[in-house]
Amino acid sequence: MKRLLITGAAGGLGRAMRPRLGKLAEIVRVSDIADLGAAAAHEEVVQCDLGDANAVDRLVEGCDAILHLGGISVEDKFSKILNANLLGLYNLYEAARAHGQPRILFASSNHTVGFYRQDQHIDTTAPMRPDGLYGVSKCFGEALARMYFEKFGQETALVRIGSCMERPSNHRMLSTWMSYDDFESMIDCVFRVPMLGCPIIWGISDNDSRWWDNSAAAFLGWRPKDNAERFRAELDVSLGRQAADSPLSVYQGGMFVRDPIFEDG
Ligand code: NAI
Ligand code: 15L
Repeated sequence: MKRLLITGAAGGLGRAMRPRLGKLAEIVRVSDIADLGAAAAHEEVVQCDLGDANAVDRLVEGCDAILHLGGISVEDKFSKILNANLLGLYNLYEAARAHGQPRILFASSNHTVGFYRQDQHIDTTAPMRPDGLYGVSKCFGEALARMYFEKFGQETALVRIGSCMERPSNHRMLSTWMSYDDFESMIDCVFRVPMLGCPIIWGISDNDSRWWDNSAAAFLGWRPKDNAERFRAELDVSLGRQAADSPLSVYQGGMFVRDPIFEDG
């Protein structure tokens, strides 16, 4: 493709994916509200607030695909979630509608279903059970994307990412972890598959102790290669046994189920 946009490029996942995207597109437009550093030879750097409709319209113009990682990524005050994750997503989809409907990979989250217990194994048809306002904002994002698909044919991969980081940092993440390599190969499949539609995809590696059934996404041809199990022994040593009644042991969303509603002001 000619031009791929990545939002949230200054964040944890954005920094991990940015150097891996050059092979997907001639030009990678990297964006964030935060500082992005210097542009590489194949990059365009655009600093922009997702809550600013005009700026987002200019950001999306000329792009053939969008890796949407930008936004508030944990529980926070509603005003911040509202701007980045609700208004920001609406701005992104309206800009996409105005500029040829580039395919979108939306970084949704396991916190759309965080109140399921870990002994419940679910697929993508399970009703949402968000564990906070952040999770609710991802439910909104999935619903918004679905509406733009039904009404206008806008294609989006709704990727419910588990825990995408260098390595799992607790025993819960032995189930939720996705390696950077597996995310990179998923991005590749999402932007190459001839017909995408608007599927929900669980963003996890091939973990032995997974709770989520990804069979509905088999058509993508994505085959995650990593398995968090290889970290179990060192987590046992570094953290000891995880208390059986901790939210980390009970709920799919882990500690997020305990977050309060953070007050504005
Ligand atoms: P992060 O918080 O490190 O990065 C998010 C980026 O979005 C930041 O660089 C931030 O400056 C930017 N941002 C925030 N508000 C903005 C605004 N109004 N306008 C423009 N940019 C704004 O989060 P991370 O870990 O990199 O996650 C990326 C995406 O993946 C997020 O949408 C997150 O919800 C989602 N996700 C990540 C998971 C993970 O394990 N890393 C798990 C599940 C979902
Ligand atoms: C998320 O949605 C967060 O963005 C990330 O920071 C992790 O905490 C992850 O979920 C998780 O559940 O481990």
